[in-house]
Amino acid sequence: GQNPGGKAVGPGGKELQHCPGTAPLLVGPLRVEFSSPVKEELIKKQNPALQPGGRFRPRDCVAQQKVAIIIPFRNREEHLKYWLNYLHPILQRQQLDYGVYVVNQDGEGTFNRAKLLNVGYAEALKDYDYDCFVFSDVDLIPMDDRNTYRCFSQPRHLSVAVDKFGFRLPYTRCFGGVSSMTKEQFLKINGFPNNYWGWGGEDDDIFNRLSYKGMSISRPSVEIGKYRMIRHNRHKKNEPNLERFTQITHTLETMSSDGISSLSYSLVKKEKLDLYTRIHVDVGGA
Ligand code: UDH
Repeated sequence: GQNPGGKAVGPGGKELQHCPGTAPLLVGPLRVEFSSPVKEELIKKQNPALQPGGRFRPRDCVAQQKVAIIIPFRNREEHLKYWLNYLHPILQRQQLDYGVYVVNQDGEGTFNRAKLLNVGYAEALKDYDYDCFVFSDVDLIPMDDRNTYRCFSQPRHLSVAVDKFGFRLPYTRCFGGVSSMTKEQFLKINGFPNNYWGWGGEDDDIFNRLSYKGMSISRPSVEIGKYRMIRHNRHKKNEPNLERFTQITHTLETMSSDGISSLSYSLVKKEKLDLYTRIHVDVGGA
């Protein structure tokens, strides 16, 4: 808990120390498979330390970072259950002070991943003084808990070795899947573009933004950065964005006006569920 004087105190009133740089609870490589669906009740039972809204902070030490994990979402409940089942135990072993935000695009319009991530950033900051943001697709599960869901001195790409791509980086400038940025890094690039409707391109635009602002990408090793992707077909209303090839050639001109500074949306509902905070949003449509 936090006492009025500001110093964090643990059970018994002892002053808490910062958590160590490397969490002592990590186990390394993990078995990840998607053969049997998981029940939400069981996930709750297995994660009794979670607070409403899918929040957690270590009991015995003060976490080094306050991390909001943002998931763009529509109509993938089965994937989400696998994600929660695998990630909550990992994130707790990593001794993070974290909250999980699932940003649901309401309505039937074309999907807009990057705008949903902007919404998640803005809405998470209304809840807590997060200093780090992890952006994760719902279908990506890390295979090693040493791949810490935190921020680094440079923006980080975490999903470097996904099974679907033969456990290797598909291309050097790849920044899709799972990434992390401090609040400062995110604001430096004016957040993410709001006008990539449909599949693809937004991650390359984000990479462009980072490189135009002189940042580089940090990554875990291929060994630690292994992921499994839950198999699925392309969803309707997320067809490839045919304008993406043209759009990503204009990042330099568009990034200062299009981003977190120009974000507009209507919040439909924000629910603090047991395992995560669910944000329902109308992002408009192209
Ligand atoms: N997402 C949803 N619902 C959707 C579309 C996207 O939740 O209808 C989210 C979800 O977090 C997903 C992410 O946006 O992980 C990225 O979208 P995606 O999974 O469609 O993109 P990905 O590159 O797959 O993972 C593209 C389709 C692959 C078809 C392969 C057929 N063999």
